[in-house]
Amino acid sequence: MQIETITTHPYNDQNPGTSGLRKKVKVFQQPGYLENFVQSIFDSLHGFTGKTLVLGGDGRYFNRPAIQIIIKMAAANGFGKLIIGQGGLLSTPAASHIIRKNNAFGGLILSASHNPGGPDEDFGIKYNVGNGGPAPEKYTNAFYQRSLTIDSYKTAQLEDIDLDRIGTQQIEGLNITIVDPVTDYAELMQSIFDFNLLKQSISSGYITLLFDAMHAITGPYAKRILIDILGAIPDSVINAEPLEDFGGHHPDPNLAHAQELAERMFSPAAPVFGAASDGDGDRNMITGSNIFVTPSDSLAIMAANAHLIPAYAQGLRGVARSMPTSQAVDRVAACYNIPCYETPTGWKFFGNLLDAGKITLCGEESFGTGSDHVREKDGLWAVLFWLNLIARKRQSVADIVHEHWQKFGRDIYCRHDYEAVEMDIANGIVEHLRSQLPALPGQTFGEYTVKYADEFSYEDSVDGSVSSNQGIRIGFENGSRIIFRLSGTGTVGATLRIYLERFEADASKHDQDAQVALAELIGLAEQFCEVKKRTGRTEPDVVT
Ligand code: G16
Repeated sequence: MQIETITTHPYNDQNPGTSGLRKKVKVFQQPGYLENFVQSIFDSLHGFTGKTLVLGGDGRYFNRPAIQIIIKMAAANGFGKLIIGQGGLLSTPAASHIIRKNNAFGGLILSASHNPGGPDEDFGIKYNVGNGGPAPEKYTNAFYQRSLTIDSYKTAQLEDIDLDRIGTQQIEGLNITIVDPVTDYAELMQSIFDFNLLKQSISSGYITLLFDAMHAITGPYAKRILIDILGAIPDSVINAEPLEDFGGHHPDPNLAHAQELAERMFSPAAPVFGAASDGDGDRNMITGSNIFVTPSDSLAIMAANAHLIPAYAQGLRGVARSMPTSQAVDRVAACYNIPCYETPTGWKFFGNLLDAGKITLCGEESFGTGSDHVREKDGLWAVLFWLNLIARKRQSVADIVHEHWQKFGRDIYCRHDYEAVEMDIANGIVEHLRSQLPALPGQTFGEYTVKYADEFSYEDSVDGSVSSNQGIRIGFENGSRIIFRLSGTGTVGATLRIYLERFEADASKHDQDAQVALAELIGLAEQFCEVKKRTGRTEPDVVT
């Protein structure tokens, strides 16, 4: 194999965020930009010669050319085998499963998740380690450091690979296997859930469903699993064809972006169950007829009912949530007497807990839930989990949610996002918040007395690593919280996220609208951070 060493110059902005490197496509198309980052990853890893790398992406614009570039670089750097999803497609959870199933050295996943796609939109790349999960911070820090000094990258002189032909090709000592992206994942799902019960519930008409694939990666997965295997009618999956630009929409599963789904779920003719997933298939939004389930509640409800799912019938070892996720799952863990861990935002922080067998389920407010079956959050897994629950409990989504609140109380929750805020203003907001922290404890604002005010720092209980500055928390005596964080996944300016949470034990007040119930906290958040005052905006861009 003829290998070329190409001279390059470093870029100074290749610091991975919450989930890999995400930039505008045009940034990735700069000479050597993608190559530099991939070579920085390979230069930071050790011992992969002759080993297997899994490769696939969410099919967004630039996916195919990027895969061809990476194939040649992986070959030149000494990988022995590449497993690639047909057409260059793999959902993030399917990639995680394929890494694990094949004992691969690692994988490269090309996605900018829920961010829009197209020539003027976003692209992304992240490295997953051998457990199938996102590379922990010690890796991503090393990639960044290497990218600052890199001066060359290696590539092999190979013809482009036919990504559409399933099968194995041997090219100058390199084994390239193109796999169907869905088969292994569908088998995994059948080993977790009660597919016979699901088939019966769907064929008898007890469960009617609507899944919005948002023209992203889950289309083929949902069609195979929900329609071909479980027998749902073809119209049950909408926007099923993956498109490079997601049809011009944000493939972001929330009520604002999954508009068609939202309209139908909040109509008199709504099906029993509705859900959506994102660009790369790891997020989920759960709805029922005329009800939206917050991701925090969904995690808590899953934890409380996991014993009804075949794979979790023995109970859960423990649960985990990201810090800004509501404390609903903590109440379930306390009731079942199992550990509950609080981690920083980012799925990578769950990896060690899952590997060590300390937790079985985990989730985040950002529409992510998952379990120890892979090392990524998993959108369709969450959908099947809920379908299995509905079939077992013979209850509607609304009844399941209300019964849960009745038993555990309701953690009324919402998140306000201010997007594309100028960096200087965003940093000013964070500094302003920081400066108030020492004086806040003990102060009373209306019915809220501050119990603690700090910046979240996390010590991994498995490897002892410490991650600091993971969000500003203001906690109140009554258990309510306001949390402020700058997102690590945006590509334009800064996104300020404000997370608001209040516990309500009284069942007669459980049906309140969250914005109304949280109005006083929303006012306090503005008093503390001054985002409206400093940006001149009157409301958040997104409320979830
Ligand atoms: C990623 C991470 C998640 C995180 C989310 C939001 O999700 O994998 O762990 O919660 O971003 O992060 P931030 O608040 O920093 O924007 P995804 O689906 O975008 O890969």
